[in-house]
Amino acid sequence: MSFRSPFPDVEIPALSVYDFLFGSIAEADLGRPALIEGASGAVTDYRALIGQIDAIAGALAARGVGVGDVVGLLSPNVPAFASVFHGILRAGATATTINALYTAEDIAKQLEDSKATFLFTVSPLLPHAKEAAAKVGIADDHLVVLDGAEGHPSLRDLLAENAPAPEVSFDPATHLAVLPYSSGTTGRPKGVMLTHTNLVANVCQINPRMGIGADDKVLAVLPFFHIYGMTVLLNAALYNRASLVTMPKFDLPEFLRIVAEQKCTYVFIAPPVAVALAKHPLVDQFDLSSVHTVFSGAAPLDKELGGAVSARLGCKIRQGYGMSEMSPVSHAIPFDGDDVPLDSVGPTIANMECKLVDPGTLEEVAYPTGEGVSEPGELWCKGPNVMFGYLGNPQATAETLDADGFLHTGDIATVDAAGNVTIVDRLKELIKYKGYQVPPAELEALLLTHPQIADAAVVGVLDDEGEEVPKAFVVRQPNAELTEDEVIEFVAERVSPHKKVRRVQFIDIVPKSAAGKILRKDLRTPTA
Ligand code: 4UV
Repeated sequence: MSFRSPFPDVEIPALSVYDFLFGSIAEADLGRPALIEGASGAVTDYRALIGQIDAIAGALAARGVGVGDVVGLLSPNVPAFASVFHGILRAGATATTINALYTAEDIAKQLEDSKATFLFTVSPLLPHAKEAAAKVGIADDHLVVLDGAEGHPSLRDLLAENAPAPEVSFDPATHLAVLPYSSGTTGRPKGVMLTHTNLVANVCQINPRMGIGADDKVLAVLPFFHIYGMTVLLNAALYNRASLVTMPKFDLPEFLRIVAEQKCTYVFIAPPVAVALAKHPLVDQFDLSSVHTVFSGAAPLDKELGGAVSARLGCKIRQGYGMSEMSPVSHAIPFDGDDVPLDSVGPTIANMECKLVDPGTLEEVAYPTGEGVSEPGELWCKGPNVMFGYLGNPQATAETLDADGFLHTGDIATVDAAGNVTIVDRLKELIKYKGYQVPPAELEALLLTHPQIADAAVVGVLDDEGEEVPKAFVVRQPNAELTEDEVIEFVAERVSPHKKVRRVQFIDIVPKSAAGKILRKDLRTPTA
């Protein structure tokens, strides 16, 4: 048994991402604004965007970069991100998008693991990018600084070459378009192999229910480097010829100013932004009446909080669920789903099949028919958007993707008789801080390098606001006088800001199974 999407299957064309998005663009759409830089209001229309994509693909091809090569992209949301991202794919290369908050060491790890030979960045991130590039042997002429920097090619230089876009041929069903990094259900970040068809499929699957139209001005504050921003903004919004209004980072006054000034209509967020929208007094000082929908994903949205946002802004509020390994969306409350409970993540999207499996018995739970809600079980999903596997890691792939093609999400969910799925818990070790992934294994390894720490375990706990934060349980070496603040500082000095440990508790022993696996459930308590 399993349950399928309540929606009819949609056709998924066997096209590259570029051909799917721009191959048959109407002449009339070429002059529409594709990207609007929020801070300056500068507009890039579809004609200019496509021209830039082609020129970047041409410049890469002229440097011998194409099918089989991996190109790193380390940048916050600036309009040129779209040109570079799609330029890399257009050249036949694979883009590995890197979290702009990463330390030089994190960047180097991703470049090394993905075997990237070329890197794009922006000048504020150049010190980190340069250090990482040097570690993996990427030379200065292969490190493009979009806004320009002495000794590096700039975006302007590449565009000025006016090199024709190459003729590339590959099978979209097997050729890797992107390699985002995700820790999945366990361990350190791994390269998630997503094909062109995976990305095309996810846009086709969500499109009929998302309600993004050509007249929408979509606020693009969610990072393009994360799979949520990549698929929903860079791909789905551009597919619909909407305008993306870019913001490089979240800042409430600037966010409100841009939404009001640009008259944004569709705002994609992660739950922490909902807190600000529901509660901050500043919100009342701006005219946000242009917004018809706020859509939240990447972490659980509190039902009351979502309701408060909807009431305050006078707009629809929607929630979706996804995972990098599913390109990412598998569930979303549709634009016309006013009756779908907001604490659910909505029905399964088209072309997908799911199971809820009891993690103890590996038996599927019984699905309700007339009314009621199922027992909880681990959510397993299958569909054309599910990844090819983890790069160079067949063992992790086999642990996550089963022989029948179901991806084991590591999330615990229930389903109601109407097919709406509710995420109720997390089985996997992953922590989400403000929607960003924090892999505990990485923090535990770091903590163990401290001479006064004998053992450590890191889990997610809820703070007073109901937001998940990383908490370290630390076993001190005998006679060590280490304090909680010292532990917090030790980690903070070595990791990017979202991975900081924000709570510390000293314990005598880390609970472990006979096989030595940390028993995280025994450490999670209802409050921080
Ligand atoms: O791999 P990842 O960082 O991926 C994401 C993707 C989220 C998206 C993307 C597009 C959407 O339209 C959308 O609605 C959501 O976050 O992390 C995957 C894990 O994040 C948790 C869950 O544990 C996933 O396995 N997660 C994501 N969305 C939700 C969530 C949610 N709505 N409720 C609870 N947990």
